[in-house]
Amino acid sequence: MLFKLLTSIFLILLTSSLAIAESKSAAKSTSSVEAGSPAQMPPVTLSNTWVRLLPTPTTGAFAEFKNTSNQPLYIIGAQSEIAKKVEIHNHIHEGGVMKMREVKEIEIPANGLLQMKPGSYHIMLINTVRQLKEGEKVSIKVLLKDGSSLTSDFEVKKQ
Ligand SMILES: [Cu+2]
Repeated sequence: MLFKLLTSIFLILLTSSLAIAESKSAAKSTSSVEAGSPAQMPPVTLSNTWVRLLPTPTTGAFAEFKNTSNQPLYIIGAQSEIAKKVEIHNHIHEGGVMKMREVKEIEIPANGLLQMKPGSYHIMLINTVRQLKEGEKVSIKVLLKDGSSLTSDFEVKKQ
């Protein structure tokens, strides 16, 4: 009888501690997916962010990405409210002609630099929702393969 009582107390204690452990891990996983928390910031610094001022509704955005980690990182896309469609592109030589191509991903080498610039990798802003003005800042979110992202202001310039 006593043994049975002790066993049931033990089982109650065991199940309640399991329940606590479960609720703790649930709380932890909720906070880790919280957008914009410092833990989710990729080890990348962004600089020279700019958008080319063009008379056309489609233009390019450029930036320098410095990877401060020992692992390569991959840009898989970008988003912005300024354009109806945003893609990541590269320029390639084909039959003596420079052409733009959408790419699936762009590597930022481990401890290295990726330079997006005219004639090379760029973020394509397709069909901007209005004419851009020189000097204004456009917010662009860059998406990385590991699920993290970087949001920055890109200045509209003539060059
Ligand atoms: Cu392009």
